[in-house]
Amino acid sequence: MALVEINFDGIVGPSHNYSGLSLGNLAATANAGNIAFPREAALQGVGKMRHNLGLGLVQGVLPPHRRPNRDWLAALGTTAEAAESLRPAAFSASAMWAANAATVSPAPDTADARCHLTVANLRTMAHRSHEWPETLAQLRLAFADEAHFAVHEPVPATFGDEGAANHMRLCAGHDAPGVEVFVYGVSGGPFPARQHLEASRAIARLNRLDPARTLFVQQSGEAIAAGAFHNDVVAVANAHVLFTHEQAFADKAGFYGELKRLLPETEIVEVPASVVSLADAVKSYLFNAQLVSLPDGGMALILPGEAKETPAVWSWLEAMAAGNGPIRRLCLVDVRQSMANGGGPACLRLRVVADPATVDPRFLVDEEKLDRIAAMITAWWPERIAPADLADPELWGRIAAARSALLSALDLGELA
Ligand code: SUG
Repeated sequence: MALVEINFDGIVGPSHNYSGLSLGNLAATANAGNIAFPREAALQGVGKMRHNLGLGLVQGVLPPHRRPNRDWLAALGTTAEAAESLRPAAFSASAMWAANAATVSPAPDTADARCHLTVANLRTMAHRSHEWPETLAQLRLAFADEAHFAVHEPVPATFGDEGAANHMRLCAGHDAPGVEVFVYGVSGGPFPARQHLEASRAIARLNRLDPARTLFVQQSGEAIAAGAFHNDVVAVANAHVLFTHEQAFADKAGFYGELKRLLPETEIVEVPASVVSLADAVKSYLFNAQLVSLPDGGMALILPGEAKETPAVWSWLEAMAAGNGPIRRLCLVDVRQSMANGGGPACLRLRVVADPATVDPRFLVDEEKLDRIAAMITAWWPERIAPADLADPELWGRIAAARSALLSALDLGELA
């Protein structure tokens, strides 16, 4: 089979809560302390996957991680019982945002013609810095076929790396060599820059990319200051199309010029700041859409419902889809529980371009498997969690039992 895009969505874990752990993520900070609804959150995620299957796209899943992460707490010399201040970080369900799991370089771009995945160290945020060992274990299982995949450990935590959220690939077609774009931040503004240039350079080497077709582009300081803590909050690419806010990059003219030189068929769909401010882009998560090629041709944007609620955004999108550009279809999905923590449709998925037959089938889903996952969520996931509830050992038992039930249903007990 030809190479296709497979979206692996993080299943929202049973410990989903709003503890306000991500400085610079405006939604997460604004919702700190609110009551979260893990069951509803996970079912919204399943709803998005069903929607995308319905479009004819190939869909995969990455299961939730073990919470609390007792190994991490033990390495810090403490326990879930004793570690009051570290407890929220140990319970975070942030692994749901699979766009931060790894940076993926498909086979046509790499020197050994294998698809390379480098797991992200996520070192900037304490609650995300302990995701990588389990992410590595899952990806090593899902992509165990070494004739087709290479899965690398994270780069040393000396340099921060946030995975595919700061990486874009443009290409004439999935089978053709692409141009890989790494977007890094420079610290100095009010919020941390999570993606470091040296980490991006290391990943390009580990993933065995051709330096002549690899670009390192600086994210604009204004975007980070406006709450775009990852590039995928202000830009997204698919095939030969870059959909971006005018103020996403520090030197857009230089970047656009290089891109067009390397891939002359590039089409840039730019949203002007005079029509949609950075603030509205961050609030609506317009760019955290999944930009996908539909099997019968054309491209669709899979947007969060919030995009329709921001008038400037919605009227711009409708005019764009009615025009002559490459993006003709707008689809809305409800991922409100994730959005309230700063994670839109694109954050919830890791894109891998590969032949589905080379992936461990336990990580791929169809309608029937989604029914099974939804049944487990309905039966086991807590209905609501307030941050204070994380001190309750009864809830801990429930969270552990929920994850075990799901792993057994997926025949992935070895990850327990
Ligand atoms: O890292 N939110 C995540 C959201 C990640 C979104 N991913 C992409 N843009 N690709 C983050 O800031 C919420 C923090 C909390 O639970 O308190 C959080 O981690």
